[in-house]
Amino acid sequence: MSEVVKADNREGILVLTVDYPPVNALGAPVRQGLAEHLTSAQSDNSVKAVVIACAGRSFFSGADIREFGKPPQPPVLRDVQVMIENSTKPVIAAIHGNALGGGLEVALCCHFRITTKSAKLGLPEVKLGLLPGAGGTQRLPRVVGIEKAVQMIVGGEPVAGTEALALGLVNDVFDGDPGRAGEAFARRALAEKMPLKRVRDDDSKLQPAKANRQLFNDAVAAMTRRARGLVAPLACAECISYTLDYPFEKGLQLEREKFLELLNGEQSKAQRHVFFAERAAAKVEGVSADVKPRTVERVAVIGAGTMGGGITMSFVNAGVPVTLIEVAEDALSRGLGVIKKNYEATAARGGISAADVQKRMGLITGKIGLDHARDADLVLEAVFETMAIKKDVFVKLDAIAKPGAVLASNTSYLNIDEIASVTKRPQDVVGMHFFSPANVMKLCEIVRGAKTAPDVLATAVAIAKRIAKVPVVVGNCDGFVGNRILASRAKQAEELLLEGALPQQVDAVLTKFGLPMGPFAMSDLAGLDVGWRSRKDRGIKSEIADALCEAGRFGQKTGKGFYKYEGRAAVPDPDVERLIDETLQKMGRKRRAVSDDEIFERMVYPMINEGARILQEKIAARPGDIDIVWVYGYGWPVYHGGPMYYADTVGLKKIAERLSHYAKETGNPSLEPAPLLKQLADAGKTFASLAA
Ligand code: T1G
Repeated sequence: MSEVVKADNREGILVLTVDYPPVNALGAPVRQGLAEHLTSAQSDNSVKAVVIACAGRSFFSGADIREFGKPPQPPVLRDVQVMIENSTKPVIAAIHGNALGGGLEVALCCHFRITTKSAKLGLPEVKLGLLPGAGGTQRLPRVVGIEKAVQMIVGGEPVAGTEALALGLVNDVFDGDPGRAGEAFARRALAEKMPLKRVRDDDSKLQPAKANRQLFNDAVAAMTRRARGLVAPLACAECISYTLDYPFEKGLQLEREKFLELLNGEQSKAQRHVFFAERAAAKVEGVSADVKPRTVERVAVIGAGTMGGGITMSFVNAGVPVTLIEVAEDALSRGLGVIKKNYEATAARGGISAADVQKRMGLITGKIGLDHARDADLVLEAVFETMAIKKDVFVKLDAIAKPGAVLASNTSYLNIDEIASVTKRPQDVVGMHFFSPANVMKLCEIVRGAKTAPDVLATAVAIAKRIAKVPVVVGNCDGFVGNRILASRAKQAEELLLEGALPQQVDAVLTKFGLPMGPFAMSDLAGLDVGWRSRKDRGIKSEIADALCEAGRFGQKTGKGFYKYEGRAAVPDPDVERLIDETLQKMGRKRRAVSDDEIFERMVYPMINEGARILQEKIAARPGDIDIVWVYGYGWPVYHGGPMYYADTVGLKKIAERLSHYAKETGNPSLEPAPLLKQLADAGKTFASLAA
């Protein structure tokens, strides 16, 4: 009998406990074990009812994603589900931790479901570019109704046990051991002769939408508004519509077909890559799993500006109290005011309650003076981005902060070792680079200094996860991973304008690919004057951007930049085209027609090339780390997996050839393929082969 499924007949109640770490995914050994015990239970007269429960931290967390794309091993999940659904003896699912994807779909085949209040029940397949392919789109609407099912399946967010009870998704809630609770419920079901209902047989919850299809259409419209470029959300909605148009079995068959289509599709492959790359990125080279993070209970954030405010919100959103420190009252009250306004806006949209606003503001203590950082376990500096100011703050923090405190800088490109060098504790200094708006953006680039201690890195990764960020540990260089690659793209964007492309043409090529914004709209959002001032400091030129600034066009803040702005809408401006022509004339250059294909290749391939240099220099440990930085920090479309994953789908040989071509055409040697890219291309290899 199966090792991973333990069977315990407790006076007629057969409790099946699955133990398949780390998350009880429904892998082949689990399916085999369940099938064996369910089959024997049917003919075993001593068994009156069956309970399915899991050991460890969670009920089934879904199908085993690692098995996707491999030949299916029997029994397939559907076979196990049919055994459960057709059992003549009550089958009870006792849920704790998570019941996700195939895990909830198995539970929906049971006659009864009970759960802990804090458990998470959901169908998140859409986040993997998939849809619930084991009957979830046909059974869930029959239990919670069409609108809620659309919300849960197209959105992918789980519901908590308490809400599941209110929705009728479960029959009861319990505390304590799932096996025991399941056993108790089974005895009650037998004693009260509760009828064995199959979800598939009850269409009553579908009637309102069958009578008024607009209910379904409105729910879908609300949930697919932000699906930009993703195929899975619409496929999920289509499958749910089968419940309104077809009998159960037909709907199940159509769902299966649609599932296989997505499973073999490019988008889901890319999104599954991102799933595993995100988890791999949290594993730090040279820091073994037994290195314990330092305790972080009290956090001090230095600077209440845009970044300091957003970072503070991230901590208090996770229940971590923050001392927010400024140099002057007005700066502090301004910062606190912005935070409060943000929370009130979220509450007004129904995202949090008014009580939550109070509770979160209550976790923030505003103070004047660095002294107030003395008790903090973690001090996170988010002051103005110049080396002199950063050094001044760290010199003072070195004298104030308690021994063992982690000193982190939110710098977005300055040298972490140089900042650490002004302290007597460089081992405690690390970069924690958040992205604006910091309370929304998921990425946290953790910058490892030459002397940063392993447990400080482990602490930064752990705290980033605790505040729901995605940590990626990177090496120390100008711009780290994200901004360094961004700079290589910006260089080419500028070059393309000097050769004849227009800002709106370049931006359109990238937004068509799925990026939220092109480089020129992004510059207008950030403000062209910021780059202008720093170029002047460094004595370097960007002819067209400089000309725009000299004309007072700083971007959105002045209503004009590379575009003119009607409200928040960016509108191409003939004045910009005239200004570009004049600038090129002064430079003795002629505009030429530039194709969208060339723009795409010269925007994206240099990013990949810079990624190869970053891997060569070990600034990033894995190609997947670069992908996670760009997906969670710069809006690279998740269904293209990230720049390095995407490169493998195009083929490194082609990318290397195109880069060489453009290096010759433009006379720009930095476009030559990086040695690592060339080496892999010549060997017919992929970036993924580096991590294998
Ligand atoms: N399959 C295989 N491995 C999985 C897995 C899964 N479903 N879920 C997690 N892991 C691994 C993960 O890679 C990591 O491995 C370890 O478990 C811990 O994960 C037919 C088609 C459950 C909420 O989408 O959301 O069912 O890095 O670090 O933060 O309709 O994992 O240690 O080697 O994330 O505590 C649907 C996916 C599948 C849920 C736990 N299910 N998992 O979070 O730990 S598709 C999902 C999660 C499906 C059916 C369809 C989270 C978690 P390693 P972790 P965590």
